[in-house]
Amino acid sequence: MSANPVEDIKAESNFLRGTIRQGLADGATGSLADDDTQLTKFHGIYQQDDRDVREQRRRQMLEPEHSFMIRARVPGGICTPAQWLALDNIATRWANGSLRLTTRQAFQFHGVLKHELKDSIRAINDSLLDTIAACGDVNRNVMCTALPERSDVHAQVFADAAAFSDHLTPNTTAYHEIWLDKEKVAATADHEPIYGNRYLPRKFKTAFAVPPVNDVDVLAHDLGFIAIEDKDGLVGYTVTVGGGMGVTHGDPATYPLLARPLGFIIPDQVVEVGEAIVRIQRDFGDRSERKHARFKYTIEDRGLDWLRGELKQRLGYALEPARPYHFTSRGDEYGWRQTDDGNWHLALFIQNGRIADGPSGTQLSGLRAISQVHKGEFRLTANQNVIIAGISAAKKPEINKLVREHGLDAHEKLSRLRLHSMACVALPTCSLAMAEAERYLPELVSEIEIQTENHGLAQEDINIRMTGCPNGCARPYLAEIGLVGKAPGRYNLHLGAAHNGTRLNYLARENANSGEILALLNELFARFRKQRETSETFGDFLTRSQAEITEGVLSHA
Ligand code: SRM
Ligand code: SF4
Repeated sequence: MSANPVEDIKAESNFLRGTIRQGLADGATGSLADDDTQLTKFHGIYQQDDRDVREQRRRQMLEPEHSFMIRARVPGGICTPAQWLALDNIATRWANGSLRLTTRQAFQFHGVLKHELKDSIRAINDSLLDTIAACGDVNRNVMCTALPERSDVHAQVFADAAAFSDHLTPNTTAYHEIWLDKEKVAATADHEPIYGNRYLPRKFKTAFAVPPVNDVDVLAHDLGFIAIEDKDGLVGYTVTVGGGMGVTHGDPATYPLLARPLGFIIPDQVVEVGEAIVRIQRDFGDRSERKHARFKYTIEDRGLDWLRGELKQRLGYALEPARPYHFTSRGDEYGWRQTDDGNWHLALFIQNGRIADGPSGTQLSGLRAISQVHKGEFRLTANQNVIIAGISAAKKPEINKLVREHGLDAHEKLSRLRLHSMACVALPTCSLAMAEAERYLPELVSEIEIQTENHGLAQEDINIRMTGCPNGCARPYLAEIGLVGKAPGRYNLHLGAAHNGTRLNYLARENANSGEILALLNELFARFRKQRETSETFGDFLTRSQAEITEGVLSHA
């Protein structure tokens, strides 16, 4: 038995089968066997329970109220109206009536019961999307910039992202057997030429960015491809490695890191170089300690020069030196934009990615109605928003009418702060949450809005992100104001990341409650207003003031 039991579960699973099939057939419980819950992640499925009622059910001696989260993989975040309709149908029929857009351009469904898992997965598959490798120790949903206005470059970069995604998708036929009832072809053995039978030591994440916009937060990734252009278009990519957000409270051996440039490649090398990097992490990543198993730690332990050497040995050539790039922004540009081909694109703000019908609008019904008439595509953004892309001039009025009827025009009315806000799911479904995020950030933003308004900063682009624990699912360590859940109602306050995602923030206050957070922010807004340098962003100001903030010179220390 190895020090890390997940390694044994993977190795003994017969390429991700385990006893999932038997577990699905067991009607006596709403859950699956513990080992199988590790394996279902590779199939895009997480076992969860409703944490709002966990304690009450425990007192009643009932098993937790189990249900499942399903994550549908959408490489590059692009899907068709027909696919949107299929996913909407799953959300309303089997899940909790909402579609959740994630920080990695994917869809999540919450609240699916065990006996409805197969129908849901089959429906996703029928729509020509899938959930394979949406989670698990593999290369996850590959992100790609959602920018519509760079349609020429986007098409090429998206094609590279899609090719890399396909190439790294696991080969096992377990998914088809378990969820789609396909029979295994007799005498064929499963084989994972890239991953092997234990797959990677840990999750692995890849993103493609097109400067000057860093909408995918490329430097938060294990592997990044940053498009480099000359006057004739795309010439290649600067490859970046070793980014990651995950932290464990109180464990200094875990920390967020920004990716660093490794070298330059031409587009034809994306798959070859990317695969070699994944294989290096497969061979050298720490399989004994999952908290230390991400690629960022492999590189920290061994160095970037070691990685370059290892890569050269495997490829037979060295990478060219990395080429410079420059990012100016990260957020989505909301509203209508037209591209050179005459098409229109509409970027909509979806608060924390949750699409549902409720008091503030009928967004789920609205996007359903739009899918029924839209002929272009949908692009999910890495900021949990959606772009209705490729709308002809003739169709524009019809889409616009539906947008207004269903309250999807929030971007025209909301503050810049809210439009730049992002929260992870957290409670009640996430088993790792220590505090609220998605259900609380909107309320906190309302309170901060009063302050920014009072200080004349309402038009300021300030980026705020909240997570319910330090795992960093909304990339809070890259926010100008980052709130990381520590306990119910308590957050670590991180301040001062760069607005364009090229500098991490620092820990300013630990375990603060909302009163403490608001008092400090109020003072910082006042100082920012008075002391800011020309065109200084709030994040840059906070970093310039780091010593005063952390050493408690301010009255709200
Ligand atoms: Fe995440 C685990 C939700 C993006 C770092 N993440 C989880 C789980 C599955 C909890 C669990 O393991 O039981 C959460 C499910 C909550 C729920 O109820 O739905 C969860 N992560 C999410 C999503 C849905 C957040 C959101 O609100 O959008 C994002 C789904 C992305 C997707 O479509 O694939 C999501 N997670 C991220 C990101 C952001 C990114 O990748 O750009 C990160 C930080 C980047 C990184 O990986 O370094 C992230 N999630 C984690 C970690 C910490 C990993 C680490 O290195 O320590 C965990 C915990 C783990 O893996 O053990 C985690
Ligand atoms: Fe759950 Fe923590 Fe991720 Fe939020 S950051 S979704 S609480 S694992």
